[in-house]
Parts: sequence; structure tokens; C-alpha cells
Amino acid sequence: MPEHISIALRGEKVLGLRAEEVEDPADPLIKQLAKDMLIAMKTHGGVGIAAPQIRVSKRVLIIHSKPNERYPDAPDMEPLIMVNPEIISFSECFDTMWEGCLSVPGLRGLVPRQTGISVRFSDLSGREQETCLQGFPARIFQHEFDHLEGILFPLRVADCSDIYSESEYRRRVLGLS
Ligand code: K3U
Ligand code: ZN
Repeated sequence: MPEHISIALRGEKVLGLRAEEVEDPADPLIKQLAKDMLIAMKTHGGVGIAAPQIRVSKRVLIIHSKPNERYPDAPDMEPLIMVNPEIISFSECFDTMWEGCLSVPGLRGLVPRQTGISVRFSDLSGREQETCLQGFPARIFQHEFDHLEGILFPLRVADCSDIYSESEYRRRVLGLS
């Protein structure tokens, strides 16, 4: 029987907290947390996940960009696990895309975000890394980073008439029945 890890849903207190710094990114407990997050992300069909979404208020996130029905041009990346991520810089350009969230099922919203960012984080060996993300991976990162700050995507929607039910999003945006 596959392991089941449930996802915290909007309204649960853990999703509104600022998550705590990880003192030792190389701690085996953090490796186990990352494994649980990978399982939850894959089981629930996400392209990213943050630790508070499995009810652990720690600063760990994963991004896993891959091409999909909604974002066919997304780059195919291995899952990238980041402990204590920090944003070093943002690009000046913004774009707007429809977002969803495993913790906010049934809703989609049009969210403006910066198109590129540079980030610093620790890997699971405790080594500090820096990377630049562009496009869809940058978007996933900013969405997951918001989870570490206790912010959910509906708060980032610029115009609240751009929040749709999943069925209206499929009908009006994707042109499906
Ligand atoms: O929207 C979702 C999706 C799933 C597969 C392919 C493409 C999109 C599911 S929601 C999702 O994956 C969030 C991850 C979450 F819920 F854990 F925070 C990441 C995300 C999706 C779309 C835009 C920005 C972030
Ligand atoms: Zn989310």
C-alpha cells in the first residue's frame, strides 16, 4: 500500500505561520522531511511543495518543474530541495500566470510575479548553494517561498475577479468542457 501523507488545507493554522529556520540542514530528520515532502508532492500531483503543507513549520521547499498540460513549455528539472532559502535578487520584469495550490483545492487565480530570481539555500549536506531561476521554476519558487512566509496565492491575485473555480478555469481559460 503506498504511503499516504495528507496536505494541509487553507484555514489550517500551520499555513498562516512564518516557518522556522532549520538549524542543521544536514540533520537526518531534515532528509526524512524532504523524503516525505517528495512523496506528498508526487502523490498529490504538484510541481512543488513546502514543508508547512505537510504540517511541518520549517523552512524547506521543493520545486519540480516539468512540462505539463497547463505549462507545456516548462523545463524538465530534477526535484530541487532547498533548506533555508533566501531571495538574493528579483528581475525587474513581471508576468502573470494562472496558479493553483494543493492546499487551496478547486481554485485558480491569475498571479503577477517576477519572471526571474537569484536564490541562496542550503542543500541536504549543509552546503550553501546559489542559483538563478527563470520562468516557470521562478514562479514555483516564489509560490513555495510564500508558503514559508504564511502566504497563500489568493493573496497575490491582483484583481479578485481573477479567482475562478477549477471548472470555470477549465472552461474559460483552457477551453475544455
Ligand atoms: O497547479 C498545479 C499543477 C500541477 C501539475 C502541473 C502543473 C500545475 C498543482 S498546484 C502546484 O503544483 C503548486 C504546489 C503547491 F500546491 F504545493 F504549492 C505549485 C504551483 C503550481 C502552479 C503555479 C505555481 C505554483
Ligand atoms: Zn501552494
